[in-house]
Amino acid sequence: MALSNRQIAETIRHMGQLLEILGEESFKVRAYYRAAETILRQEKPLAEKTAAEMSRLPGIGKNIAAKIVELHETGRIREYENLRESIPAGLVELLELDGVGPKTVHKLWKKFGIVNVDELEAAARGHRLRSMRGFGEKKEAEIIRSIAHHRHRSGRMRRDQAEQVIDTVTAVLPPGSYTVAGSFRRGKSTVGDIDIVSVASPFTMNPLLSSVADEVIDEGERRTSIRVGARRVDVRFTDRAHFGSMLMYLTGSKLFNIHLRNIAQEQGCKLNEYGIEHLNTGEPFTFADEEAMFHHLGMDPIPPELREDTGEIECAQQHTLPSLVEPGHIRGDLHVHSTGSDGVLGIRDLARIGEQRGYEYILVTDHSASLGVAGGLDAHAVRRQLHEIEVANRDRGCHLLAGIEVDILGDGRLGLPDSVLQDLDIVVASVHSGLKQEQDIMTRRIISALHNEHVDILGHPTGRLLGRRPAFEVDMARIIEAAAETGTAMEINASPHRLDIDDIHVRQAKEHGVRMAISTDAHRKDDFANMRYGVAIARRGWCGRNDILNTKSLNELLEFIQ
Ligand code: DGT
Ligand code: CA
Ligand code: CA
Ligand code: ZN
Repeated sequence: MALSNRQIAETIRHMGQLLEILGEESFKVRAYYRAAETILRQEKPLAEKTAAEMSRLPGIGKNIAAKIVELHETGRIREYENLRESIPAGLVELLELDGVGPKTVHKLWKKFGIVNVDELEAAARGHRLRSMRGFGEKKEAEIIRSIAHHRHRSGRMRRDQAEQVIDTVTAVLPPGSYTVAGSFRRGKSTVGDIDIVSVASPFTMNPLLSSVADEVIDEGERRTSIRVGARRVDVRFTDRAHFGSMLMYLTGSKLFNIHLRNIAQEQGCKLNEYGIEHLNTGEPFTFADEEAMFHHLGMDPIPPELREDTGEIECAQQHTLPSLVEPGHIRGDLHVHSTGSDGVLGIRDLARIGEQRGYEYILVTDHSASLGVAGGLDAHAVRRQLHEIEVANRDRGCHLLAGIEVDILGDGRLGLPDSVLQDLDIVVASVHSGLKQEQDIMTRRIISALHNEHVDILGHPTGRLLGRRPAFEVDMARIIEAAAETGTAMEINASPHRLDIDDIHVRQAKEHGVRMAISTDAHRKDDFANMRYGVAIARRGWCGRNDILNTKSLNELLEFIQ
């Protein structure tokens, strides 16, 4: 069977890690990481491409293209197999420890024969590392701590969890003294650690930071790292004159930073978190804000959500950056539950909340009554709710649209008959059961639902629950094609537990002309505020206002649905 792009990307990425441990030069190692990123972003299976076609993709050179072809043709990459044979598997995990880079891993392995986290911990606790240069008492303690941290941390944070950590930390900081950077600022669906840029003095900030920390990992005048619960927070201090370059650096992404630095280099400049230095004149430039730095490089300012080095830098140079959708453009919510299924709000509550949020409309989408979902609506209950909505709409204010979140059953049929669906304003269809189906079956199942003329929006298309349940197996390229063909919108489910579909698929869908609905899937009042997470994902997927269904006015929306 042909390998999926994800499997290929994992192999290439793993190869990079092994080379890194071997002490290979960093530009070579990065080429593997970058290629892995590129592969993940391809819609079409790489198996259909020739080596020449592949090496035309940004980030895949001849060398790596040849390896991918080898993988397709022979089922293996000889060099990779050799690497795997010569490098113990446990070493890759050591790379994940804070404060342990590839050089250290290399030394630990060659000098002490340490090949996994357990052995490293035993060696550190037994003071057996001290004979190595740079491995004093302090480093030893740091390693023991980062191993404990590594074991404790349960992967990446959801955005709502990240916000809790940020709130805990910033509650004690003076207003205006900090800006959150890193992947959080880029709007990513999950966040590894929190990065903060501070313009206040470390002498003021450090005592405040340690007052909220469960542990001070490292404290200094340039940077301080703390642990809050199981989470790490990195703070960099800067004066206001250098704030722009520091914020840019710490916002990343890493690949974005590297590309920017290369561009500066081509212009004869050195670029880092302190600014840009013109090497021929020795003239240093500092930037108090990011805009000034972008302009110095001859670029339009790039929104943080786009900074992943996937074409945005070229657009900024050519002044062709897209204008992105904004929270203020959103005129309604298109996926909301009431007491009709598993929500806690009544129909009138929904209208009131919509009005408070300044929405023109809310689409009421309770579950259909079918196997697997408790308390859904059957045909009779749908009719009753329709009437209830009609009555509520007699009051002016936020207009309630009658909808449903109808189950896509195991065989692709829907949980309610067409005779019921045809009476509703807008129909969302979602998969809730049979999540373990084989990819081709699941894909055809969803596509057949998209071909139902009453289905307007595909709800949470991959079914993932962040940190709890992976996406089900589905060929998203085929789903996107079918959505484009049938004029069905795809949901960006804005719940921080889902964020489904995520940025990469959003961008692919957009490029095929598919509209997206950014919806909160609210079950209670607070959930409505999750809209902002979905907007960030839409922005990361390069969406403008027109790509999003719920930026339309009520009339435009209903017209579009017809
Ligand atoms: P995360 O925390 O895994 O969700 O992702 P980020 O993007 O927040 O990454 P993090 O916390 O490791 O680093 C924060 C920023 O610092 C990152 O976005 C870019 C910058 N940075 C980190 N490491 C490097 C590096 O090796 N080279 C360059 N140029 N920038 C880096
Ligand atoms: Ca981070
Ligand atoms: Ca960090
Ligand atoms: Zn659902």
